[in-house]
Amino acid sequence: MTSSLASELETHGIAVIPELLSIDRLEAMQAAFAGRLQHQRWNDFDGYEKTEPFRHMVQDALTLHQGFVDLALHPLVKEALREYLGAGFVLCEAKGWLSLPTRRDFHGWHGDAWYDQSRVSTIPREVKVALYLTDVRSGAFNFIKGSHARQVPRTVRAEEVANVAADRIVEVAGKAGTVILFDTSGIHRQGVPMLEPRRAVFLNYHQPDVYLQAEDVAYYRYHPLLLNAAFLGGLTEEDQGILGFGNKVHYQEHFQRAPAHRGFRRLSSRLFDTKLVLANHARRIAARLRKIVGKR
Ligand SMILES: O=C(O)CCC(=O)C(=O)O
Repeated sequence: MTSSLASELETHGIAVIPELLSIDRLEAMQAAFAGRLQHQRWNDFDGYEKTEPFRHMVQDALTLHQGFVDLALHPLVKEALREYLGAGFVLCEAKGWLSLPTRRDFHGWHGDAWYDQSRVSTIPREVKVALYLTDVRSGAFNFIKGSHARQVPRTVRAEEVANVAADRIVEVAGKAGTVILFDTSGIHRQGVPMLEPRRAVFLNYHQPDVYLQAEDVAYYRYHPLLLNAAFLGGLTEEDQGILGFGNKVHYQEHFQRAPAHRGFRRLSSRLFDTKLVLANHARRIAARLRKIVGKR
């Protein structure tokens, strides 16, 4: 039997599930995600990454809560992806972000570029499964229906979509818990304006043997998933394959990301070292003073 999600993906490139998770489950996932948004990742605590002004990125979402693993391996999701991507597909990335309110169109129309276009002549399929963690009334995910598998994925200029019929543009406003499956070669964007903060997670699936584009290899974007052992009970062999157990296709030994903001990092590192040294002196002086006062 054909999965109805897979057939929507075939026809439109997008399928929406308004409610897939229980309220309790969703609330626990929202709380786990919120925990990572408390601080920017630094030193001995985890948090969000910031590489652009309007988004706080949360990496490795499967480490946060059982619910993210269960969503990634949800029977409906697996059935649709088995059919649409073919057996052997893997989850290659699991991250989310807080989008900050802005009127800037900083994440405009595009198809996701991910494979090496100089070595791959077809348009290989890739699907993202998005989950809204907040109610989304503005800055919703936008997708042009039927635009998938048509053009090599790239940035699309606003003029190129100016004449697209309004009924082909899906703007997925929805409650927290809304799940969206979309073919990433379809033309899509984060809607503008974003009037309220929006939290969402995006799980990304494709076949593991497709050559990756050089910039993603250099950044080690599709590194083997980071997982939390506590959430990996009861997996089937297929689940283990989807999560990439033992799969070293894109593993890079001794990977070191080229450092950015070198001067700033050196300066902040020195300042922090100085703070630690001063705090240490202050403790020793306080201890001596306590001794002196105690002797009197
Ligand atoms: O955040 C959004 O709504 C857009 C997501 C997107 O463009 C992407 O995942 O490639």
